[in-house]
Amino acid sequence: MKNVLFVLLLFVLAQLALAENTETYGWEGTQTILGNYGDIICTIDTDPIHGGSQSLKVVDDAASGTPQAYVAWVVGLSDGDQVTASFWRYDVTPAAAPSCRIWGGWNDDPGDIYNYGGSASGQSDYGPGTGWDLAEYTWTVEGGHTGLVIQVRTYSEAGDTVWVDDMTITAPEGAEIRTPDYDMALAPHTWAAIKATF
Ligand SMILES: [Ca+2]
Repeated sequence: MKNVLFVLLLFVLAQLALAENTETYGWEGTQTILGNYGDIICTIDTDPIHGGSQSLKVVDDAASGTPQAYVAWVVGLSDGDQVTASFWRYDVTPAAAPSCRIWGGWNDDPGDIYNYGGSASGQSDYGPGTGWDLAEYTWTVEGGHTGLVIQVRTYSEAGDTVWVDDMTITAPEGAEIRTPDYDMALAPHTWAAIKATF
């Protein structure tokens, strides 16, 4: 009987250690992105779609650089935590722009998505450019960062367009995953402001 309890205890502990939080977003509503870097125009579109009846259309409106659409924001992280994100991307220009990659930026203020803590790097592969392709990356939190902004990073010239659909974000239990339907009014303004109230 003791052995059975021991095995059960190990099982429960293993489950706790593996506890994860997953959120998905398919752009089926009206919300597009949480923020952006550079000149980029994001709208809901109905063709092409990967799942459901809508996708996110991402149009580069910059003369140069790699504008980014912020499609998710994970807060409440600590060193060693792993975050995996994926979305389906669409372009039909093999080995040429437009392309996009899944990318990350560290963020250390759960009240301000524009608190930039440096690049968290991301996917190296631009995809085949033959239609829908799953873009995926796993980040391991380091350097004391507490948040990660997940981005569609575009490689193109003004007017170039890619589409994104069916995003999945997995983070440890206890971290908060914010997708484009997150109400920014719920985000505390700054940690300093929170601390000041105590
Ligand atoms: Ca969709």
